[in-house]
Amino acid sequence: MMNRRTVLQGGAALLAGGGMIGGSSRASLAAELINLSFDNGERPIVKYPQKRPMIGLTSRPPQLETPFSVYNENIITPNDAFFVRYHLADIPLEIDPDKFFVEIKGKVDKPLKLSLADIKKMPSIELVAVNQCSGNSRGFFNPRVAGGQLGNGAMGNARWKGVSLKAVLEKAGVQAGVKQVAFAGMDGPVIDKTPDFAKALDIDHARDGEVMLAYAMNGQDLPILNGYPLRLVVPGYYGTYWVKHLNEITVLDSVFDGFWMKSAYRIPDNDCNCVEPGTAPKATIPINRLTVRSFITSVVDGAKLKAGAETRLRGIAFDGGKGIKMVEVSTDGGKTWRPAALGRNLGKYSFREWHFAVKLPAGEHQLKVRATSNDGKTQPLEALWNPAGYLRNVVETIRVTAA
Ligand SMILES: Nc1nc2c(c(=O)[nH]1)N[C@H]1C(S)=C(S)[C@@H](COP(=O)(O)O)O[C@H]1N2
Ligand SMILES: [Mo]
Repeated sequence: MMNRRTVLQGGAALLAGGGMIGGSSRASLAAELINLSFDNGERPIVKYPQKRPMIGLTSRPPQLETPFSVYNENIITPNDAFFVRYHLADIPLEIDPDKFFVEIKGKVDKPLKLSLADIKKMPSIELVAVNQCSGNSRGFFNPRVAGGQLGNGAMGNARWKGVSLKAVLEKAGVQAGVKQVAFAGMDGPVIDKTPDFAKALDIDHARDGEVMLAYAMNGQDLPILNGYPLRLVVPGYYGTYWVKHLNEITVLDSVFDGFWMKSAYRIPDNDCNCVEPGTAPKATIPINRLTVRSFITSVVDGAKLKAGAETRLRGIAFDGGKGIKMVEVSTDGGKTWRPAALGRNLGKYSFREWHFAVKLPAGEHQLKVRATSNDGKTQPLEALWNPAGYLRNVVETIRVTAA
C-alpha cells in the first residue's frame, strides 16, 4: 500500500501533467496524457489518479461517470469507481492534511478554525447514503436540454463517516435568529467573473444531526476528486449540496443569495416539479430531495436471454430518505406488475438491492422496474420534464430478446 502522501503527490503530478503549462490547462492536459484512447461510442474512457477507467464527460474540470456495470457488482460504489462532478476548473491538486482547516464563522459566538485532527477527535457518526447529481440522466431528456449530457452514471452509494454539522455548530455557538448556513470549498473559478461554488441549507436542516462533515468514504480517506480531506454529506439531498474540499462554513441571518442557490439548481415550484416540455416555469425553488428511482442492473438494453429458462433480474432502488417500501417488475411493457424481493436494508438513504426471477417465452420483451418509497411516492411511466434536466425518475425500460 502506498501511503497517503505518496498517493497525493502522485495524483497531483498526474493532474498537473508535469507542470509544462499553467494553471487553467492542467487538468485538461492530464486527461489527454492518461486518456486510454479507446471509447465507448461517444465518450472517452479516461484514467485519473485514484480512479479506475471511467467515462469522461469533461476534462477541465474533470467530470467522470461511473460505468453502469459497477452498480450491478456492488451495492456500495467503490471509491475508485465513484463519479466525479466539478463546476470550476481551479481544483485543488495538492492538499496537505496537516495544514488543512475548516473555518466556522458568521453569526456564531465563537468563530472557529478546526484542523482535520480537531475534527477527527470529535465523536463520529456514520451512515450509508446515495450521492446523485441533479443532472444524472440528463442526456435522456426529450426535448433535449442544455447542460452535461449525462447517462445514468452520476450517482453512487457509499458509507460516509465524519462529524455531525450539528456538533460543529454547537462548538461555535449559533446566535439567535439565524436562517441559513452556507458552505464553500477550496476549488474556485479560473476566470474571476464565474461565481465561486457555494451552497446553503436552512438552519434546522443543518442541525438535524445527520448532515455531516465527512472525512471517510467506505472506510478510507476521501479520494482527492471526491473532496479530500473533508466534504459535506447531506443525506437524501442531491449531490449539489455535498460541497467538497469544505473549508468555509458561514452562519447567516438571511437567506444565502449566491449564484448556485439563487439562479442555478432550481426546479419548478409545483407538485410535479415539472413543466410542459419546452416551456419555462413561472416560479422556482432550490432543488432538494432525490426523487424515487430504480434500475435493472443485471441486464442491459438489447440483451439476449434464454427462452424458457429462469433469469434472475437484479437491480437497485433509492429515494430521498423515506426508504424503499416496494419494487415491482413488469415483463410485459407495463401492463402487469409483480413485487420483487428486497435485499438487505443498509438504511433509508442507501441503494436498496432487489431481485426478481423471470422466465420469458421466445420473442421480444420490455422489462420495466418501478419503486415506491415509504411515503407512497412512485415513479412516472412517462418522463417529467424541466428545463434544467434535473430529477429524472421515469420508469426505466430494458428491451430484451428471448431465444
Ligand atoms: N467544492 C465543490 N463541491 C462540489 C461541487 C463543486 O463543483 N465543487 N459540485 C457538487 C455537485 S453538483 C455534485 S453532483 C457533487 C458530486 O460529488 P462527487 O464529485 O464526489 O461525485 O459534488 C458537489 N460538491
Ligand atoms: Mo451535481
